[in-house]
Amino acid sequence: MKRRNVLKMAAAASTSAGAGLLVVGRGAGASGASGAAGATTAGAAVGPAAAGEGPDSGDLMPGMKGMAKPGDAPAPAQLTPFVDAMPRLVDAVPVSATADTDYYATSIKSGYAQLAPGKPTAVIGYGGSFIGPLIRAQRGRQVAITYTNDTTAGAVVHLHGGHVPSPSDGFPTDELAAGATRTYTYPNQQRGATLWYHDHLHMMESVNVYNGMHAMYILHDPAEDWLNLPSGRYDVPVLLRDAYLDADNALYYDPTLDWTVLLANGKNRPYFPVGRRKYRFRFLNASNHRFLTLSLSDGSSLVQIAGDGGLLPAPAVSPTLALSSAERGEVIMDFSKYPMGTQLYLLDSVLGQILRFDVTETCAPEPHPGPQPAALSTLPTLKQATNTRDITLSLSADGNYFYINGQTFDPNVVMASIPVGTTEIWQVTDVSGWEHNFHIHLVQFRVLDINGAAPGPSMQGLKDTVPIPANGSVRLQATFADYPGKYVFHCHLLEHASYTGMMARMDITA
Ligand SMILES: [Cu+2]
Repeated sequence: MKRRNVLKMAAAASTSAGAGLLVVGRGAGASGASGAAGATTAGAAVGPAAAGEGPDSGDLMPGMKGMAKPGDAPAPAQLTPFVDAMPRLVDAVPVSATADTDYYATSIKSGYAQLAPGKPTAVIGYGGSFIGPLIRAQRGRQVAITYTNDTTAGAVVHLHGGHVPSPSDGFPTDELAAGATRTYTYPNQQRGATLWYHDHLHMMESVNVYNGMHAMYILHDPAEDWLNLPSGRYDVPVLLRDAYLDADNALYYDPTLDWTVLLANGKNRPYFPVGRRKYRFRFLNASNHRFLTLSLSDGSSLVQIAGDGGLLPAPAVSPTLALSSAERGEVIMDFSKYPMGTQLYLLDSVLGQILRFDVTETCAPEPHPGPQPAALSTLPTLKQATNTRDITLSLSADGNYFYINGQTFDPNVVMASIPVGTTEIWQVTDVSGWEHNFHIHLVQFRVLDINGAAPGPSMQGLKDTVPIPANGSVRLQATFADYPGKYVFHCHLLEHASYTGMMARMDITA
């Protein structure tokens, strides 16, 4: 397979964007230039690596060779799995509330997190945490979050999957400058869903998310209540992501390396005690570019009830749950069939055992022992599309850029201008030969077909991110309602978005 050097421009990007953006903390090569905000030790940028050298991170990023000279990368941490319990995400507490709005405040700052036993890891995140506070929103009630940027670099906050006015959407150049304060307002006038928020700073989102600028956002919808789904402590959001930790547990950023540390809610391959009853797990793949294919070690099927944009029309029962970067999948797991003391593993097809469920907790008898209803929700009726748009994903001749319609991202160039309220069908076609995924801001769309075939049950709901097969094509339909202004659509493999220009601006016009 031909080696391409798609990431060579990573070095150029971080240099031209200014020192202090690709922040450097402790570790070899630390310059100290970025001050207190530093977390990541950056890989040295050098010329192309020789073909075949170093671990291959699979068919996903084969072009991304040559950031660190083989041998330059620090030795990885040697971590023992299943030492720590998986923590529950910490709920954000509103600072105030009015009749229609809950107000939150947090700061973006550096801190330390215990990702694994041993040394704490320097991170930069919301509230100084590796995973920011969990927002629990109610459909119909606004959330307003005021961020203070207490780092030395810029930031942008984006609510992924949110139907949000443009000024609060986090356009990549709509920067929250170092030291500045800004309020993002989320109307929450959309179906209940598991959303998340993360950094979206122009050309820097990959490093910033890697350092810890990610968190979950659950939009509760009373329309779900009749289903009697597991709730409270039996409704468990799980942020999954990979990382490369050095021997001192420092986060080391070099996407040409194979990131084999898998963190669940910020702990290396943890265990999670459960009782003999049903649980709802809301899995988010917050990895920069890793595709996850989840399954259970005893071969049981996963019962998926919801995807990116909320409940599916009907449960999708499958041995595997595939999540590309940024996708969410909610499953119901019934542990009542296992004897006390059972250990059950959540597996990834590449990383193996990533999370262990220990059936050790005593709990009240299962209140809803029956099967899930065969019908979970009714999707909004598809409107008549009045425009079709072709989106082509390609690789530049020099192998350094992934293009969208022949262009790299320019925040001043409008690729799509869409009158507000318009319904469009987009045909997204890869001709680069690499697998990507595709995310559109503002909307939840429907996947019409994948390589001409109807999507499977797990793709039947509303989506905001969809994998695009290598040399394949996906048709999707969206209605661009309510909010005029500037937005983006992009590949959500964050290195592709940040470094290879795989993003484009769309303007919704009044
Ligand atoms: Cu991509």
